[in-house]
Amino acid sequence: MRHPNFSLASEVRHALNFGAPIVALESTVITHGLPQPQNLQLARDMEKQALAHGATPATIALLDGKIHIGLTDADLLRLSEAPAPLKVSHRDFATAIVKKLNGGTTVAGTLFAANMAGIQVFATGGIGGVHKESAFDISTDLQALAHTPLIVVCAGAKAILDLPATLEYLETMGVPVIGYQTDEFPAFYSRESGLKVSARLDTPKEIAEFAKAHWNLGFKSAVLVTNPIPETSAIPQSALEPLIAQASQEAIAQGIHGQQLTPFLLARISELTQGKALKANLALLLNNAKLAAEIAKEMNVKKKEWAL
Ligand code: PSU
Ligand code: MN
Repeated sequence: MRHPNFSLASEVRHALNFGAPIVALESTVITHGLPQPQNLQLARDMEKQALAHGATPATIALLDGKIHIGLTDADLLRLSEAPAPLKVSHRDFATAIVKKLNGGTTVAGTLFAANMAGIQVFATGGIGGVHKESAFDISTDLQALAHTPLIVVCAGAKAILDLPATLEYLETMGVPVIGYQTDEFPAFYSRESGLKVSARLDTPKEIAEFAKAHWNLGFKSAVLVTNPIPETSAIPQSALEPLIAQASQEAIAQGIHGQQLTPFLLARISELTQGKALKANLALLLNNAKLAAEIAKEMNVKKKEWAL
Protein backbone atom coordinates (compact mmCIF):
# COMPACT_ATOMS: atom_id res chain seq x y z
CA MET A 1 0.00 0.00 0.00
CA ARG A 2 1.21 3.51 -0.78
CA HIS A 3 0.08 6.62 1.06
CA PRO A 4 -0.58 9.51 -1.34
CA ASN A 5 1.01 12.14 0.92
CA PHE A 6 4.33 10.35 1.44
CA SER A 7 7.34 9.92 -0.79
CA LEU A 8 9.91 7.38 0.31
CA ALA A 9 13.48 7.52 -1.02
CA SER A 10 14.58 4.27 -2.62
CA GLU A 11 17.56 3.89 -0.25
CA VAL A 12 15.22 4.13 2.72
CA ARG A 13 12.74 1.72 1.14
CA HIS A 14 15.52 -0.82 0.61
CA ALA A 15 16.83 -0.42 4.12
CA LEU A 16 13.31 -0.91 5.52
CA ASN A 17 12.77 -3.99 3.38
CA PHE A 18 16.06 -5.54 4.51
CA GLY A 19 15.72 -4.53 8.15
CA ALA A 20 18.95 -2.53 7.80
CA PRO A 21 19.75 0.24 10.32
CA ILE A 22 18.12 3.61 9.55
CA VAL A 23 18.43 6.98 11.28
CA ALA A 24 15.69 9.56 10.79
CA LEU A 25 16.84 13.20 10.80
CA GLU A 26 14.73 16.29 11.41
CA SER A 27 14.71 19.35 9.15
CA THR A 28 13.53 22.32 11.23
CA VAL A 29 17.21 22.56 12.12
CA ILE A 30 17.80 23.18 8.37
CA THR A 31 14.89 25.56 7.75
CA HIS A 32 14.73 27.45 11.07
CA GLY A 33 17.52 26.35 13.38
CA LEU A 34 20.70 27.28 11.53
CA PRO A 35 21.71 30.14 9.21
CA GLN A 36 22.71 29.66 5.56
CA PRO A 37 25.07 28.21 4.38
CA GLN A 38 25.83 26.22 7.56
CA ASN A 39 22.37 24.65 7.38
CA LEU A 40 23.09 22.86 4.08
CA GLN A 41 26.56 21.81 5.20
CA LEU A 42 25.14 20.42 8.42
CA ALA A 43 22.35 18.56 6.60
CA ARG A 44 24.91 16.89 4.37
CA ASP A 45 27.28 16.17 7.27
CA MET A 46 24.50 14.56 9.34
CA GLU A 47 23.74 12.18 6.47
CA LYS A 48 27.45 11.37 6.02
CA GLN A 49 27.84 10.78 9.73
CA ALA A 50 24.96 8.27 9.80
CA LEU A 51 26.36 6.49 6.74
CA ALA A 52 29.90 6.43 8.15
CA HIS A 53 28.56 4.64 11.20
CA GLY A 54 26.60 2.05 9.27
CA ALA A 55 23.07 3.46 9.04
CA THR A 56 20.98 4.75 6.14
CA PRO A 57 20.04 8.40 6.77
CA ALA A 58 16.44 9.48 6.25
CA THR A 59 16.09 13.24 6.43
CA ILE A 60 12.39 14.06 6.68
CA ALA A 61 10.88 17.24 5.22
CA LEU A 62 7.96 18.65 3.24
CA LEU A 63 8.56 19.48 -0.42
CA ASP A 64 5.70 20.87 -2.50
CA GLY A 65 3.31 19.51 0.10
CA LYS A 66 4.66 15.94 0.06
CA ILE A 67 6.13 14.30 3.13
CA HIS A 68 9.55 13.10 2.00
CA ILE A 69 11.32 10.38 3.94
CA GLY A 70 14.88 10.52 2.66
CA LEU A 71 16.05 13.45 0.55
CA THR A 72 18.35 13.67 -2.47
CA ASP A 73 21.19 16.18 -2.40
CA ALA A 74 19.14 18.40 -4.73
CA ASP A 75 16.25 18.22 -2.24
CA LEU A 76 18.56 19.22 0.62
CA LEU A 77 19.79 22.18 -1.40
CA ARG A 78 16.23 23.27 -2.22
CA LEU A 79 15.11 22.97 1.37
CA SER A 80 18.10 24.88 2.70
CA GLU A 81 17.35 27.82 0.38
CA ALA A 82 13.55 27.68 0.44
CA PRO A 83 12.02 31.13 0.97
CA ALA A 84 9.68 31.27 4.01
CA PRO A 85 9.51 27.54 4.68
CA LEU A 86 6.85 26.24 7.05
CA LYS A 87 7.83 24.91 10.48
CA VAL A 88 5.91 21.64 10.56
CA SER A 89 4.64 20.12 13.80
CA HIS A 90 1.57 17.88 14.02
CA ARG A 91 -1.02 20.52 13.25
CA ASP A 92 0.88 21.93 10.28
CA PHE A 93 1.10 18.87 7.99
CA ALA A 94 -2.33 19.47 6.44
CA THR A 95 -1.48 23.13 5.81
CA ALA A 96 1.66 22.10 3.95
CA ILE A 97 -0.26 19.46 2.00
CA VAL A 98 -3.19 21.59 0.84
CA LYS A 99 -0.99 24.60 0.05
CA LYS A 100 1.80 22.46 -1.47
CA LEU A 101 4.44 24.09 0.72
CA ASN A 102 8.03 23.33 1.61
CA GLY A 103 8.77 22.90 5.27
CA GLY A 104 11.08 21.57 7.94
CA THR A 105 9.72 19.01 10.37
CA THR A 106 10.21 19.60 14.09
CA VAL A 107 10.97 16.79 16.50
CA ALA A 108 7.21 16.20 16.79
CA GLY A 109 6.71 16.31 13.02
CA THR A 110 9.66 14.03 12.37
CA LEU A 111 8.49 11.55 15.01
CA PHE A 112 5.11 11.32 13.30
CA ALA A 113 6.54 10.73 9.82
CA ALA A 114 9.34 8.38 10.92
CA ASN A 115 6.86 6.27 12.88
CA MET A 116 4.54 6.05 9.85
CA ALA A 117 7.50 4.68 7.91
CA GLY A 118 8.47 2.15 10.57
CA ILE A 119 11.79 3.83 11.44
CA GLN A 120 12.85 3.31 15.05
CA VAL A 121 15.77 5.67 15.66
CA PHE A 122 15.91 9.43 15.22
CA ALA A 123 18.71 11.98 15.80
CA THR A 124 18.17 15.66 16.54
CA GLY A 125 19.99 18.47 18.35
CA GLY A 126 17.68 19.44 21.16
CA ILE A 127 14.02 18.79 21.87
CA GLY A 128 11.46 21.51 22.41
CA GLY A 129 9.96 21.83 25.87
CA VAL A 130 8.27 24.15 28.32
CA HIS A 131 9.20 27.76 27.59
CA LYS A 132 10.07 30.22 30.35
CA GLU A 133 8.33 33.17 28.73
CA SER A 134 4.79 31.78 29.03
CA ALA A 135 3.35 29.02 31.19
CA PHE A 136 1.23 27.93 28.21
CA ASP A 137 4.01 27.54 25.68
CA ILE A 138 4.73 23.82 25.77
CA SER A 139 6.23 22.30 22.63
CA THR A 140 4.24 19.67 20.73
CA ASP A 141 7.49 17.71 20.92
CA LEU A 142 6.62 16.64 24.47
CA GLN A 143 3.20 15.27 23.47
CA ALA A 144 4.73 13.51 20.49
CA LEU A 145 7.41 11.92 22.67
CA ALA A 146 4.66 10.69 24.98
CA HIS A 147 2.91 8.65 22.30
CA THR A 148 5.41 7.80 19.56
CA PRO A 149 7.59 4.71 20.07
CA LEU A 150 10.99 5.78 18.71
CA ILE A 151 14.42 6.19 20.22
CA VAL A 152 15.23 9.91 20.03
CA VAL A 153 18.87 10.91 20.45
CA CYS A 154 19.38 14.55 21.50
CA ALA A 155 21.80 16.65 23.55
CA GLY A 156 19.09 17.34 26.12
CA ALA A 157 17.17 20.57 25.89
CA LYS A 158 18.46 24.12 25.73
CA ALA A 159 18.57 26.24 28.82
CA ILE A 160 16.36 28.71 26.89
CA LEU A 161 13.65 26.36 28.19
CA ASP A 162 12.39 25.76 31.69
CA LEU A 163 14.37 22.55 32.12
CA PRO A 164 12.90 21.38 35.46
CA ALA A 165 9.35 21.87 34.07
CA THR A 166 10.31 20.08 30.84
CA LEU A 167 11.60 17.08 32.80
CA GLU A 168 8.51 17.07 35.04
CA TYR A 169 6.32 16.98 31.95
CA LEU A 170 8.27 14.05 30.49
CA GLU A 171 7.91 12.22 33.80
CA THR A 172 4.16 12.86 33.89
CA MET A 173 3.84 11.50 30.35
CA GLY A 174 5.91 8.39 31.14
CA VAL A 175 8.82 9.14 28.81
CA PRO A 176 12.10 7.53 29.95
CA VAL A 177 14.98 10.01 29.89
CA ILE A 178 18.24 8.12 29.44
CA GLY A 179 21.63 9.68 30.13
CA TYR A 180 24.26 8.27 27.77
CA GLN A 181 27.31 7.74 29.96
CA THR A 182 25.97 10.36 32.37
CA ASP A 183 23.61 10.69 35.36
CA GLU A 184 22.94 14.34 34.61
CA PHE A 185 20.47 15.74 32.09
CA PRO A 186 22.60 17.64 29.57
CA ALA A 187 21.59 21.19 28.57
CA PHE A 188 22.49 21.25 24.89
CA TYR A 189 25.50 23.67 24.74
CA SER A 190 26.41 22.64 28.28
CA ARG A 191 27.10 19.19 29.66
CA GLU A 192 25.63 20.15 33.01
CA SER A 193 22.20 21.24 34.25
CA GLY A 194 22.11 20.07 37.86
CA LEU A 195 19.12 17.86 36.92
CA LYS A 196 18.97 14.06 36.89
CA VAL A 197 17.98 11.63 34.13
CA SER A 198 15.67 8.68 34.91
CA ALA A 199 18.31 6.08 34.00
CA ARG A 200 21.92 6.01 32.93
CA LEU A 201 23.08 3.63 30.17
CA ASP A 202 26.64 3.35 28.92
CA THR A 203 26.49 1.51 25.57
CA PRO A 204 24.37 1.59 22.39
CA LYS A 205 23.56 -2.09 23.01
CA GLU A 206 22.12 -1.35 26.46
CA ILE A 207 20.02 1.44 24.95
CA ALA A 208 18.61 -0.90 22.29
CA GLU A 209 17.81 -3.49 24.98
CA PHE A 210 16.17 -0.84 27.14
CA ALA A 211 13.92 0.33 24.28
CA LYS A 212 12.89 -3.22 23.44
CA ALA A 213 12.07 -3.91 27.10
CA HIS A 214 10.03 -0.69 27.30
CA TRP A 215 8.02 -1.41 24.16
CA ASN A 216 7.62 -5.13 24.87
CA LEU A 217 5.66 -4.12 27.95
CA GLY A 218 3.24 -2.33 25.67
CA PHE A 219 4.33 1.23 26.40
CA LYS A 220 3.94 3.52 23.43
CA SER A 221 6.22 6.39 24.38
CA ALA A 222 9.55 7.37 22.94
CA VAL A 223 12.79 6.58 24.71
CA LEU A 224 14.65 9.88 24.97
CA VAL A 225 18.41 9.40 24.90
CA THR A 226 20.38 12.44 26.04
CA ASN A 227 23.94 12.57 24.77
CA PRO A 228 26.11 15.32 26.27
CA ILE A 229 27.88 17.66 23.84
CA PRO A 230 31.57 16.69 23.36
CA GLU A 231 33.71 18.36 26.04
CA THR A 232 35.85 20.28 23.55
CA SER A 233 32.79 22.10 22.15
CA ALA A 234 30.83 22.63 25.37
CA ILE A 235 30.00 26.08 26.77
CA PRO A 236 29.65 26.23 30.56
CA GLN A 237 26.10 26.97 31.77
CA SER A 238 27.35 29.86 33.91
CA ALA A 239 28.61 31.64 30.78
CA LEU A 240 25.30 31.14 28.97
CA GLU A 241 22.87 32.09 31.71
CA PRO A 242 23.12 35.90 31.37
CA LEU A 243 22.89 35.67 27.56
CA ILE A 244 19.80 33.47 27.74
CA ALA A 245 18.21 35.88 30.21
CA GLN A 246 18.93 38.76 27.81
CA ALA A 247 17.51 36.93 24.76
CA SER A 248 14.43 35.95 26.77
CA GLN A 249 13.85 39.58 27.87
CA GLU A 250 14.16 40.73 24.27
CA ALA A 251 11.61 38.15 23.13
CA ILE A 252 9.13 39.34 25.76
CA ALA A 253 9.77 43.01 24.90
CA GLN A 254 9.26 42.35 21.18
CA GLY A 255 6.14 40.25 21.73
CA ILE A 256 7.66 37.17 20.10
CA HIS A 257 5.82 33.96 20.92
CA GLY A 258 4.46 30.71 19.47
CA GLN A 259 6.38 29.07 16.65
CA GLN A 260 8.69 32.08 16.27
CA LEU A 261 9.99 31.95 19.82
CA THR A 262 12.45 29.04 19.55
CA PRO A 263 14.09 30.26 16.29
CA PHE A 264 14.34 33.80 17.72
CA LEU A 265 16.08 32.64 20.90
CA LEU A 266 18.46 30.35 19.00
CA ALA A 267 19.51 33.09 16.58
CA ARG A 268 20.02 35.66 19.38
CA ILE A 269 22.16 33.30 21.44
CA SER A 270 24.26 32.53 18.40
CA GLU A 271 24.84 36.28 17.91
CA LEU A 272 25.50 36.94 21.58
CA THR A 273 28.18 34.22 21.69
CA GLN A 274 29.85 35.45 18.47
CA GLY A 275 29.22 32.15 16.76
CA LYS A 276 30.52 29.94 19.55
CA ALA A 277 27.03 28.58 20.10
CA LEU A 278 26.68 27.81 16.39
CA LYS A 279 29.89 25.75 16.43
CA ALA A 280 28.72 23.92 19.53
CA ASN A 281 25.37 23.24 17.88
CA LEU A 282 27.03 21.64 14.85
CA ALA A 283 29.32 19.51 17.01
CA LEU A 284 26.54 18.09 19.14
CA LEU A 285 24.34 17.36 16.12
CA LEU A 286 27.06 15.23 14.53
CA ASN A 287 27.76 13.53 17.83
CA ASN A 288 24.06 12.60 18.04
CA ALA A 289 23.93 11.24 14.48
CA LYS A 290 26.84 8.94 15.34
CA LEU A 291 25.24 7.59 18.51
CA ALA A 292 21.88 7.15 16.75
CA ALA A 293 23.56 5.08 14.01
CA GLU A 294 25.29 2.93 16.62
CA ILE A 295 21.98 2.33 18.40
CA ALA A 296 20.16 1.60 15.11
CA LYS A 297 22.73 -1.13 14.38
CA GLU A 298 21.94 -2.74 17.74
CA MET A 299 18.20 -2.78 17.08
CA ASN A 300 18.46 -5.65 14.55
CA VAL A 301 15.06 -4.91 13.09
CA LYS A 302 13.34 -7.83 11.42
CA LYS A 303 12.80 -7.64 7.68
CA LYS A 304 9.47 -6.00 7.07
CA GLU A 305 7.47 -4.64 4.20
CA TRP A 306 7.10 -0.89 3.84
CA ALA A 307 3.60 -0.18 5.06
CA LEU A 308 2.78 3.17 3.47
N1 PSU B 1 15.87 23.19 19.92
C1 PSU B 1 17.05 23.47 19.40
N2 PSU B 1 17.19 23.66 18.06
C2 PSU B 1 16.13 23.53 17.22
C3 PSU B 1 14.87 23.19 17.80
C4 PSU B 1 14.79 23.02 19.13
O1 PSU B 1 18.01 23.58 20.13
O2 PSU B 1 16.27 23.73 16.00
C5 PSU B 1 13.70 22.97 16.90
C6 PSU B 1 13.39 21.46 16.85
O3 PSU B 1 12.99 21.10 15.55
C7 PSU B 1 12.22 21.36 17.80
C8 PSU B 1 11.51 22.68 17.58
O4 PSU B 1 11.37 20.26 17.53
O5 PSU B 1 12.57 23.62 17.42
C9 PSU B 1 10.61 23.05 18.73
O6 PSU B 1 9.88 24.19 18.40
P1 PSU B 1 8.63 24.62 19.31
O7 PSU B 1 9.21 25.10 20.61
O8 PSU B 1 7.97 25.74 18.54
O9 PSU B 1 7.74 23.42 19.44
MN1 MN C 1 6.36 26.60 21.33
